[in-house]
Amino acid sequence: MRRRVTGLALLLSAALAAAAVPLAVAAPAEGTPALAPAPPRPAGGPGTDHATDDPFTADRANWFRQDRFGMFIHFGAYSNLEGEYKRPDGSVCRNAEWIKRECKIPAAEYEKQARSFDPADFDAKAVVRAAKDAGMKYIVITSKHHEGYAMWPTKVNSYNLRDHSSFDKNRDILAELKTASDDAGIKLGFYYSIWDWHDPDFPDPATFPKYEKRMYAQLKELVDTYDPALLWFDGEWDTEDPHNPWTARDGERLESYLRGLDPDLVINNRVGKRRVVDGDYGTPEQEIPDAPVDGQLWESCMTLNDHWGFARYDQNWKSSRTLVRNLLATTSRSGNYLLNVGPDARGRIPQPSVDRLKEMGTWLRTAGQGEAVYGARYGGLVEEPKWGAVSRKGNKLYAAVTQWPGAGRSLHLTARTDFAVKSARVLGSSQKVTVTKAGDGYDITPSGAATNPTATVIELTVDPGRAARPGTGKGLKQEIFDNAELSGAPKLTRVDPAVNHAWKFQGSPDASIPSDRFGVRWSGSIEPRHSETYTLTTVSDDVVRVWIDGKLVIDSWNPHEPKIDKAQVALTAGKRHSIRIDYAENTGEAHMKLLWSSPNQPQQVVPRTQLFAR
Ligand code: FHN
Repeated sequence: MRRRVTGLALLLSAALAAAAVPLAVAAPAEGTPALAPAPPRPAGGPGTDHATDDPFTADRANWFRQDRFGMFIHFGAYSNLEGEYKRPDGSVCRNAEWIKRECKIPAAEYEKQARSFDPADFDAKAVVRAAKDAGMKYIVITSKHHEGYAMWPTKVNSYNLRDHSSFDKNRDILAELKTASDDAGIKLGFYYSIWDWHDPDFPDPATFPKYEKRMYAQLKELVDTYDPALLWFDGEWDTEDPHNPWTARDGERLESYLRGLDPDLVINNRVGKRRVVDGDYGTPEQEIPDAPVDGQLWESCMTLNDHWGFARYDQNWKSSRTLVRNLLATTSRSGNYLLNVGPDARGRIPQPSVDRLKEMGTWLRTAGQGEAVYGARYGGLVEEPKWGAVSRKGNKLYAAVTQWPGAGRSLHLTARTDFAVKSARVLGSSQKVTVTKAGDGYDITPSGAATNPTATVIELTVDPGRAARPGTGKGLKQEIFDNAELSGAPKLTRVDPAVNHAWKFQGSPDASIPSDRFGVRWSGSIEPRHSETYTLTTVSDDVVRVWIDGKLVIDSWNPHEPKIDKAQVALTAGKRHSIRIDYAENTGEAHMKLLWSSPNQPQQVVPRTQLFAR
């Protein structure tokens, strides 16, 4: 949603947009307005940098990082067929949201069936209630799936729920959902498929720009009319039937356009080509990564049965036990869980879905067990155990135990750094829990039974030891070369507040530097707040090398597409470790980010306060 850009935000965005400040940060000259107006958004070209903040710490994405659990809704003209298409020869073809394509339904016939679509029983309040009952904090609904049918009264074409259906022409289900979501304090996002099976201009690269123009217009309608918190793109991959010409460069343009419409939008990585440099977060589907994802926030989307869209024959529902454990697993790896419902032809969420969602909410609301999810993240201090999942929130570790130990037996946690356990309790039980240092970590011995078969949460109050005070850094020295060999004298030398740059195809570190064949050297020192092993992560395109205390720790000098490289380095709290980063862009896209994480440090772009030019 649009934020009123305050004076401070203007100043910050100006600083970020400028990407760097002169070496000696000059105080504003006498008479300079205290808050310089934000620079105009670069239209592209040398000097453009699309990285305006860090999704790991940006206010605009805070809700996404805290909420952890959302409802996905697949609802479109395909829902009207409820998963089955009877062919003229009497045979039945089954699919859900892909039914038109997979069952080879002729366009005219599919459009004809869409005209009978009448989700009269769609009840936005009931949908939001189901989400709230589940403990979900945000909703993402398909506004337009691959079929090209818009679920709102778009002015761009007549292939939509208002103009091409039997639905009440005075209703707008996205508006109804927006009102119900706002009233319930739930964020609303829209799924939008780039791949469009219906638009006649889509398949041919020569006419694709006409489709693209209509797509931009529809997206502007969605943002202007419903003020979504999030856009969930899909259909970005290389495919045929129809041919999908979408490129990373198309994604760069679209993402930049959307950020201009609403800088607070949270956007997934399928706006581009589903890479670490696209959008704000990664989108693993029907799977849960086995560890925190490097370089990006992430959200796993999953079906409740085996279909996204409604399929009347699909009764293969996951148990609420599986669903809760999936949610605990995603949270414990700093991810979100987007769980799907598929309303039927009348717009009703299937009862088996509603039942499971309610059971999930009951678990979350029991004995404060939701504390292990909302606002929680990767455990960090300990290795993930086999007997459950461990998440962290402040000085609490939440061990969600799915394999309760036999009487008198213990659960072992392997420590990743030094920390103390001050106390332990089982949520929902008064049983005594003993914690003893053991080998490479701690043994936790409950004295009673599990509280429930889904997961029993043991809350540990921990003391991770003192962190060094926040640094006073202003950023690293940045030397910019107009060649990829970093040879000769740098064209520009200044202080860079953060190594957080998405120059992409057209951009570069400064208007005076061409968008290809340039190099950057950052140098100075990096000051951690914890004494432990840090993971330094670079996101780079084309090449990068990193030295810490004079030792080469990342050597990724073979030109590559956007790529993650990592190094483990032992750092000392409050100590300034020397750092040097050499980076070069040859041709094509240009990206360079430096992130860090440690047992006590959640993943983030290394902040300005911890970076020093010397
Ligand atoms: O093809 C779609 C599919 O129908 C569904 O929408 C999923 C959900 O993320 N996305 C695509 C498959 O990756």
